[in-house]
Amino acid sequence: MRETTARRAAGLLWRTTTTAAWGSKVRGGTGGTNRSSSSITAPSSPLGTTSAKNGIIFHRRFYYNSLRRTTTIGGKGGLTTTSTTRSRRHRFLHPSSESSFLMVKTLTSSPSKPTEQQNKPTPMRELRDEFLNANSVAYLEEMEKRFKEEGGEIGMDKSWSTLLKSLDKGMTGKELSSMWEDAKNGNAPLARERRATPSSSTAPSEVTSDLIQESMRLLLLVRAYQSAGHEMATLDPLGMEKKSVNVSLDPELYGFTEKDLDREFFLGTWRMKGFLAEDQPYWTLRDILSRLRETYCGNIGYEYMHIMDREKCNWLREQIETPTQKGYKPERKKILFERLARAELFETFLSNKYTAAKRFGLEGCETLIPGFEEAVDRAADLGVKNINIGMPHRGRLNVLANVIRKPLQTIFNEFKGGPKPTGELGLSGSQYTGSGDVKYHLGTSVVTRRGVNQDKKVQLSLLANPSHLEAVDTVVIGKCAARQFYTKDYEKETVIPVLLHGDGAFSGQGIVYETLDMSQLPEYHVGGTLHIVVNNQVAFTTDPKHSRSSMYCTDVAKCIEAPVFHVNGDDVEAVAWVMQLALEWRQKFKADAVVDIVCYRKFGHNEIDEPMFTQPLMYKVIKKHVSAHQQYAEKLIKEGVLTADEVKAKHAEILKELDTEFEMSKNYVPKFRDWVSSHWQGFKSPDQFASIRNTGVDPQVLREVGAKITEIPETFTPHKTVKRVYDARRKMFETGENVDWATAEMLAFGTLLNEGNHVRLSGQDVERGTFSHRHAVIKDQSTGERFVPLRNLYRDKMAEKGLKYFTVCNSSLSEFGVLGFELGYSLDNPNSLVIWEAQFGDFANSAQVIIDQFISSGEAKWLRQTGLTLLLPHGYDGQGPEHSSARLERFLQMSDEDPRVVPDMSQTKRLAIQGTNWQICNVTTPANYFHLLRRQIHRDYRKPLIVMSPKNLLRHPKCLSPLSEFDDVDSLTDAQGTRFKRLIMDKTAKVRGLTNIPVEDHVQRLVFCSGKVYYELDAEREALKAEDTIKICRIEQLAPFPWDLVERELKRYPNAEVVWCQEEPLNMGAYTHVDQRIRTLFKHLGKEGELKYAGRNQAASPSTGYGSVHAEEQIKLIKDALVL
Ligand SMILES: Cc1ncc(C[n+]2csc(CCOP(=O)(O)OP(=O)(O)O)c2C)c(N)n1
Ligand SMILES: [Mg+2]
Repeated sequence: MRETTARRAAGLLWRTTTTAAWGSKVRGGTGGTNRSSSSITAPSSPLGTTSAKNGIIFHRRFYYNSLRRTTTIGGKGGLTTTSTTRSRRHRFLHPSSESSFLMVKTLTSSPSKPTEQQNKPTPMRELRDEFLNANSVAYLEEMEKRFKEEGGEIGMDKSWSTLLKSLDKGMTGKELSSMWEDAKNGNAPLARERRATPSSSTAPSEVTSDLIQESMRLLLLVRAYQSAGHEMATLDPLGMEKKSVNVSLDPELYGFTEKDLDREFFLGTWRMKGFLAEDQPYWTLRDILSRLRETYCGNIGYEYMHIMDREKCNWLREQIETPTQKGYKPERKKILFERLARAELFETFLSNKYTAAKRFGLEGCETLIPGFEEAVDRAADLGVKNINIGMPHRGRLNVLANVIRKPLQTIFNEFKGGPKPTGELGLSGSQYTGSGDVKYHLGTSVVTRRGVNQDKKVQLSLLANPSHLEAVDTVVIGKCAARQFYTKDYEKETVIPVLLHGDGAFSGQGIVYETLDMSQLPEYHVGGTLHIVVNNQVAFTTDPKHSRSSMYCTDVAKCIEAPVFHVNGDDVEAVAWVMQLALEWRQKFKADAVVDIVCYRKFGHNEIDEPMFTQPLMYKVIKKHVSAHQQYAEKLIKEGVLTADEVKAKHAEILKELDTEFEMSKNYVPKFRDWVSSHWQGFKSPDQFASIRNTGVDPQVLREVGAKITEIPETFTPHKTVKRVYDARRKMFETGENVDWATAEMLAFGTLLNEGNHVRLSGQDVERGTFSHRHAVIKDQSTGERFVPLRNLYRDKMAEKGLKYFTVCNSSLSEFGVLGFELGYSLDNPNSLVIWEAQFGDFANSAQVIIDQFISSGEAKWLRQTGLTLLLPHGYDGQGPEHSSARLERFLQMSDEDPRVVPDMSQTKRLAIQGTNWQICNVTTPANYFHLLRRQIHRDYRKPLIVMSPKNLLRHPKCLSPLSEFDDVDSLTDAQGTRFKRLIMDKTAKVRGLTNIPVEDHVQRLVFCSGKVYYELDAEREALKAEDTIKICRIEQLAPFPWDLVERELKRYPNAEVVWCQEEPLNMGAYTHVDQRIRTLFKHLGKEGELKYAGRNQAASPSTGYGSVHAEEQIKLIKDALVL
């Protein structure tokens, strides 16, 4: 790097001043990092050898340190320093670097006690800026720039130009040292120049250390407002907030008194943004204070100083420290007014029509509507085409009506809560209506024209959600991510998420943090979310002081450096302004932003609740409070924007519209067409018969795909074990034998990708696989580079940035958040196989809300299908209570299949699978796993799939399948491939037809089981040489129950005692589920007896923590199952 003159001067000066101030006291190690200490101990080392960036950082820090040393040694400075502050400054140059490096040399007096003389007004313009006072490399560089760019001496103290000219001519360090000493002692050349050529016509005052300190203190005051001004902002519309004055905002803290108000101070213009960048280096204290208060302590409280990025802070300062931008033109004000009026009148209309109904009204925060609309308009103007919204109960109907613009007659119709809809529903005339949900949980999707000129098409979708606050957050984000993928919005510009929150929920629910935490992760990043908090300062009956420990309900968002804009909910223009600002932030930085609308709740938690029981004082104030709409009407009338008659006319127009829609709603017949987007056209409802398709793949294609996905470039150096794994996989495809679990999974993914589908696998450590079996991503051992062999299938197309047909990604350590995300992802487009894998199965219970409220019941409540697949490692290996069970019983219990009736399973009537809420499987062969995964895509409906996935079967010598079981070559035996087997017959059974079953009446025991216990049972039976008399059938799909196949096996072995064997305790596992159904089948077949149980005894904990006890229990249950 070429050394700049200034930097050279800095180095030279450093040596000079250090020697002068410290002499032999300069020691290594005081400068913080090694780099700086070595430079300090070797002052004669050549300058300019570090990189440009590091060089500047180093010099800046050095100057800062030398400044501090000087101060401390002088014994007069008010600043103290520690190595900690130095290293923090080094790490976070922003924001404090700005102020410190504007300073000039030698601090000598205490900032806290200004003297009489210091208060004497001295116009700053008359002060001199000369070389002797310089103490910052940045400043030196600035001077050098000016010297070069502006022709040298213009507006510059002569001492500077003399110095810079000399340096340009190659002045040595020694010469500079002596020049410095001379100048300090009042000798030539710099001091002489200075005496001879004053820079102003009047006799200049000296730049005294007091004046320097004043500038510095003033900058600290400015910083204090930027950091804490929001604490004094007028946010509470009720004016009840008791806040103490933040001392850092008190000018007295910085030594200023009222006498200083009209004095001018030098703030400079150096690399500052916002009002400090206005071309005005001199300010009176009064002007500064009024500008600071106006900007930071009005109806908006800006919190952004926790953001480390200087560019982002400066961008914000440019937006917010310029008050003129906030003004709305009369035409826009009229629009804001109309939107506000619509918000209020909608609620009053509903309350008049449905007096006793719960609607969780928005009253008290009606400005949300014009604010939200402003963000939507801005989004449309910035190119957004699709907005995905998640929100809680509060104001949901209002948002649906006035932001999303769902037809009012539909809303009114739903409000009636009338009979179940009839007529044309779903697609292809399906009558499926599900179980429904309350009106304030329903979602919708509407395309309308938006933008300031209402001329740009935007789709707004509100996701249906359960009552569980915030649970929908990552579902929205996931859906957005999928939409971005499918619309090729790789830059995340046109599809955006908006999440609304309540104050109590935002600070209280952990999922909020999980959502924020995912926001910048590579495969979960959607380019930022706009968060809007309806902060009515109460949660049900609970006051904020009992519901959070933080100052603001939004404080959690600071962990991802999101800016937070608190705004007084009564000021509609301020709300609209910050919403637009937040949206612009999101679009510019592709990061989250938060708007906290501080408002109130006009009624109780819902309209039937009495709020005076719990918040009597607040509600006394609320009762007298004039609504934001009324306030705004009065304001606009006063401003002359509207007349009183115009206001009345607008009200009448809105009410008429509401009335008309209300009348129309009486005859409205709901249609559910909008529950399926165009990608879902042709998919069947639960009551529409879908044919069964084969999932086997042409043998030639299998081999080709197999070869491709096991190819690793020669230039890539995998770990030797990984290489062995891939060599073994390649061999499996070559020989067609012994395909193991992980390879079967790869082949399922590979064949689906090959057919043009998208596969996404996410969860903790899924890339390698918790059990080190998958290796879907491999790392070069010398470069650390990633390689994803499955992408070999479309590597030629990967030039398209962001195109990932196959996504596999390690997730954050969150189950709730990540599972929600994947669910959302799966909702958007049916042609994705979306899989979430739990580290161990029981960790899924951290995501229970997603499982209970969305996956198991989502289709019934909201008519939304999903093919989301959950892999939950399950199985008793003696690893203790928490790593054995994925809590199979919970999933089975939530299956909505009727255990009391044998369903009609004939080919033309079999709706059993489509009719149930989900599928729960515990498969035992790699080939069956392959077909199970492929089946998720190869059918014309979607169902969630819960897989109890194996651990020890991943490497079990018997758990291997021949490639022939993956192919599409049919045969009459059960050994064929072609499709998923819901039940695997005993290994000796040959005939799989449901009629003409060959009866084996000599068989004495028929053991049904599921999962890996099969291999132990089989081994023990082999040891007993009892294959002829004991038969073992594996139920691979527990729900929906394979009624027809179990019936076939019962018929095949009519004299056998029937046993259910499981590893789980009696009160867990599949026992209850299977027992209920086998009883029904016994009754159906007129069979005597009952299902015997072989398994662990009932228990509180899923398993023992003692390995030896586990082994004993395991031996016993296997014996119980087999021994007669
Ligand atoms: C996870 C969850 N816990 C509890 C509830 C019950 N509940 C419904 S609304 C509410 C208060 C929410 O307060 P806040 O987030 O401030 O929203 P507001 O109702 O004030 O708009 C509670 C506790 C819920 N819906 N979800
Ligand atoms: Mg609240």
